[in-house]
Amino acid sequence: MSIKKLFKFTAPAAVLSIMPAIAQAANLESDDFVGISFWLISMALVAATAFFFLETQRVEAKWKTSLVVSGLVTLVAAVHYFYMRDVWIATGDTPTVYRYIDWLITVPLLMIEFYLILRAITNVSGGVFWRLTIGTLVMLIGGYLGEAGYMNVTLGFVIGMVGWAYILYEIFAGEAGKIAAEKASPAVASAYSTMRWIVTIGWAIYPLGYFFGYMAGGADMESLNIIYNLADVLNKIAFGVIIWNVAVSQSEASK
Ligand SMILES: *C/C=C(C)/C=C/C=C(C)/C=C/C1=C(C)CCCC1(C)C
Repeated sequence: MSIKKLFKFTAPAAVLSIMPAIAQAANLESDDFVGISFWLISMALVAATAFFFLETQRVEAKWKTSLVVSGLVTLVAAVHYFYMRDVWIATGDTPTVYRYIDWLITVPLLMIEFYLILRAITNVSGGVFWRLTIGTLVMLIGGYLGEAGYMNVTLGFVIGMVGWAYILYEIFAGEAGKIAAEKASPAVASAYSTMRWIVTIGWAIYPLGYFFGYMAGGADMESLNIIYNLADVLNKIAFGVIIWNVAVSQSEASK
């Protein structure tokens, strides 16, 4: 499918999906900083989506999918942010279920990015893709069962940590890490390495939030939500910008 056609199908859906949220958003209080952070980040995610989709026009064919996936991550997150903001404004509750649904879609897409940038430079086995997907599912299902009260909080945390450790192993020392070390050009290797550190340090914010929020006596929900929101700026928007940067520079280098 051409990019133009993709736009034709996704743009109306994106607009329709945010309409109900726009209609209900009138009662954001001027001192509700968590609500304001939800609002700001929703807007940043919308802008990032438009940017990543439009920039697909500018890069070589083999980089287009990576940019489309970055745009899908920010699009899916933007829509969830509208709903999360409404839950927060209406009830002051933490919108856990929306967060996890968002993560369940966007985290596998972020993992696919590792596979795609390696695929743009060399042959990569499907095993990389599957191992990253399995690690993601274990991490998120463990976390959800613990956070939503279906499982002991500590056990859910431990299962989640095992999934994350498995992802880190794959991108540092597993097949993906080896391919990046042996085959990538300097620009791709440097993007890969930054992405990998985001998955290590940027992602660590979520288990820390879980730990302080549910295990170490319980943090207040305002801080927890602001922290998760800022983490998403780094892990979704900045992550996409790194991919955009390598895609543009590599496309220009090969002209
Ligand atoms: C855009 C959203 C992202 C990148 C979300 C990432 C979420 C995590 C890395 C969550 C990790 C967790 C653990 C490592 C332990 C258990 C609890 C979780 C699910 C918060």
